[in-house]
Amino acid sequence: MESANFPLFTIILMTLNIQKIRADFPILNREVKPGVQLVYLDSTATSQKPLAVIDAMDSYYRNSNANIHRGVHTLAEEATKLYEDAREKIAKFINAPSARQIIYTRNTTESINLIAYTWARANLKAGDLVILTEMEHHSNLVPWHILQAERGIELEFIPVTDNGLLDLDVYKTLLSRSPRLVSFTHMSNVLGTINPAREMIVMAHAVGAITILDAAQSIPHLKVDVQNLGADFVAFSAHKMCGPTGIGALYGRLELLEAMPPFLGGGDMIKEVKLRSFRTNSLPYKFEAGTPAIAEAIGFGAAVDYLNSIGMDNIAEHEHEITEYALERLEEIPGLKLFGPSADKKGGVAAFTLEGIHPHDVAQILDKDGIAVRAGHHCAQPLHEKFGIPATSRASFYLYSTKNEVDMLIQGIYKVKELFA
Ligand code: 7TS
Repeated sequence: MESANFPLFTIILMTLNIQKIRADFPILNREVKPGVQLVYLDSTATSQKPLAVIDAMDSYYRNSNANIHRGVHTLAEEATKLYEDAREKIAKFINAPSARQIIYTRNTTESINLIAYTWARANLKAGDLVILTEMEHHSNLVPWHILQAERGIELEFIPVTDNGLLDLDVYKTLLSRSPRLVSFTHMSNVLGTINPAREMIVMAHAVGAITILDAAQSIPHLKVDVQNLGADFVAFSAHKMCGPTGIGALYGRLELLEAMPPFLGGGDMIKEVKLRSFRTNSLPYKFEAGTPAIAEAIGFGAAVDYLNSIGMDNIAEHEHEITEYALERLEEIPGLKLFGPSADKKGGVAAFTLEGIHPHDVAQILDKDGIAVRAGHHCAQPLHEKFGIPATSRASFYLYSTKNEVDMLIQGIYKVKELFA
């Protein structure tokens, strides 16, 4: 048994020192009100930030603040280097062939809109089919609604089954209608479902469609390799992966990015401007008009360093353990209905309803004990409609979440039930 020692070695590697990790996140120590410790279970909305990220941004403003790409003075050179080094780190993190293929945007929403306003408007015409899914976040629905109204493109949706998976048989049928674009989420922000992205992309490419992967929820939690997945475009946000708000990224295949018209016009995205014309800059600057979010890009790079220092496999393993435990405990609660597949098919998200109690009331009462969960449609209104409910309460987990926090959630839910009994 040559591999007999391997599992033990792996287990040792995978056991995260959670208390050490928690100490990296100052906010986790805070009391939400006197004597009430924060239990943060809303990382799907935005993650908390480690000191390494806060310090990197603080240090930039204290020591190196200057505009980038424009000056030859020391600070401008320092700022430019920090900004571009972060891009390199992000490219490596998702195994992009080159940092030129990483476009800084404000967030996942802007990344998807960038494709809709450039590639899609240059390539799609009336009658062209775009395939989406019923589990999309509004940011991967509304840009296509807008284009449908403007261009008359057609939209079709891969249905979600009762147990929260995509119906791939219907996907196959839809592919037979020669779509131009397939755009879908890697991981649902409500059901937690991890979709078989590689398989779905291979299937789309077989009929000549371009693919967009909304990786807002996957890149923070799993090892994502854009070359292995084969996606044409991948969109994600820094703030969900320990980085700051106000910055995200779009990865694109080089030939596509080269051929696409620019997005916003202005400084930095040009090579040359005349009174009546301009020439676009090379990649990635062609898509980065104006002074960008410099401190945030540096913070994004520091977040990638931080995640690498913990290890994405370790993070995924820890979250899986917490999610499995949470689902098990939640299922025991009478009148609680969980949405989404079993723990082996999903990330760290548990969306639920409690019979006879509005999800907002659940969240509000939990907040009295410092437990932060989100309630509402989580920007996935059509998905909630599909399940015949207006809203869910949602607890979500990240590398700093503990079983003790899950226990507090369970206790809190029993309290809610008692109050409404
Ligand atoms: N796609 C998915 C799958 C998401 O979960 C989100 C944000 C977005 C796109 C948009 O990201 P943004 O950074 O551009 O806002 N999801 C959530 C959520 O579940 N609760 O708050 C934001």
